[in-house]
Amino acid sequence: MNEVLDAVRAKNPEQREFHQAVDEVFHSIQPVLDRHPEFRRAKVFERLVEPERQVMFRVAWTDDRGEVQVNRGFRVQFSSVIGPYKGGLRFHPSVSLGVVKFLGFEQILKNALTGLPMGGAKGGADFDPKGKSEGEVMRFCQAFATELWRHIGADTDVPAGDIGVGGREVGFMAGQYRRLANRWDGTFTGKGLSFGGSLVRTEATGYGLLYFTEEMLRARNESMQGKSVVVSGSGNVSIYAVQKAQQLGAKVVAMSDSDGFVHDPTGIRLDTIRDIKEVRRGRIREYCDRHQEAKYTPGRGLWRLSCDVALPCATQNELDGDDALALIKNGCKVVAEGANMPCTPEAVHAFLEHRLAFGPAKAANAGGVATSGLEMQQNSMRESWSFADVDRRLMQIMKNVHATCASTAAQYGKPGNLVDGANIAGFHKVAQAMLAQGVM
Ligand code: NDP
Ligand code: 2IT
Repeated sequence: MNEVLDAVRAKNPEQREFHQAVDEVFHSIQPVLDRHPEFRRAKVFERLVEPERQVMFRVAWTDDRGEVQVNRGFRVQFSSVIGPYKGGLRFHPSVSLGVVKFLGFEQILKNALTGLPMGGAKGGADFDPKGKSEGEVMRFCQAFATELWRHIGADTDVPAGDIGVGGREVGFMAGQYRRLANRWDGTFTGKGLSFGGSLVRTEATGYGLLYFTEEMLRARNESMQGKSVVVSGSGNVSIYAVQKAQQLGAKVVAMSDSDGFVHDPTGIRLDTIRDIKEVRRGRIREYCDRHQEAKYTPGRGLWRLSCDVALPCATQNELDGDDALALIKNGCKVVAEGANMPCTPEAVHAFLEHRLAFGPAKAANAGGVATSGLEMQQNSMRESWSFADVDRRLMQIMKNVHATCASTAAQYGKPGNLVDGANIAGFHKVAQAMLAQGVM
């Protein structure tokens, strides 16, 4: 069956992140293929690694100096076998087809785990929002949506945010979609609260990550209370992961951005981080101007700090094998992925071998897309649910995702291995749907 992986590499050269995501899933699901020869006969995995549709397009726009800029846009519609395509958009200079495909592939299984009817997709552009004016961001988003709109729709494909795409960008794109489609139908999630957005969607990925982490700890008769925590990143996922960790009685001692990290042994003051990042869109080093007890260190090195719980919430492959060994040596017992694929295969291997509680992204960060699913439900029903109601549903979904992963892992003779549990449970559901719907 390694021929399958060879074929993926040969057909998709240089898509390193995509190969990495496919390899991991492929290795996890071998026992499923052994138990279900019908999946093998129907070439379910071979079909799943080939996106149903991929769109690449020019995004031309004019900057504040009147100069024309050209970016490349992507939407990879990977699988709609269990529901409309669903997944975020990422604006970052590192965005390439391989990155979008890794994210889209992961999204298929993640969305299956939520229990809601959503297929998998991802998109974005190699646009760098850093240092751009509000007007430039708006013109870029409108130009991007001017091509994207014809490929999406409430029952076709519902995009959302990811790195570099938050409420502001979703607002601009949803507005342009509405203008071009001449239709308000709830396409896009993560919308503003005044035009169909759901309460808790902003907080959902970070909160969901902590609800999942609490479940991992509960399985070990422990809780977040009193734990010391290191969180990478200082964006949407990180900020609300820190907020919930603090609400659960943990002490967060460090956060980062792509320049470096701050270590505050007295506990990170989240209001300062939010002011720097959400309000002024500044750099995390500014934290130390306001808190003398904190120390800023440029570059990597965050994972060399000691902590009980590590939450990588920035980007892919940000935590490597050496970082993992340093965390383990310093007493870390729990790692849960808020970002998509933040831990390298070597790091994941080290965590599992040393029997840490390890929560893989497609399960641990599923709360974001799950709450997007709840936003879609509210839009369809023309309803707005309360914060408490959405939060309760999110918590229940995260508990279910954890229970599904844990019980699937045990059923396949890998107790405690949530990586295999998540991959197998997600794949099994999608594979069954593919089998039922015939060859396509
Ligand atoms: P944001 O853009 O809000 O924040 C991203 C954070 O990660 C920033 O602190 C950023 O630093 C840092 N970062 C980004 N790229 C790099 C890089 N190449 N190296 C180092 N640091 C980097 O994004 P989100 O918080 O929304 O997303 C973070 C992660 O969570 C991503 O992996 C995303 O796919 C995943 N995710 C997001 C969900 C959501 O609902 N938003 C849902 C599920 C997963 P800087 O400001 O310096 O660029
Ligand atoms: O990676 C992810 O799950 C997201 N960026 C959220 C996708 C969504 O559709 O809410």
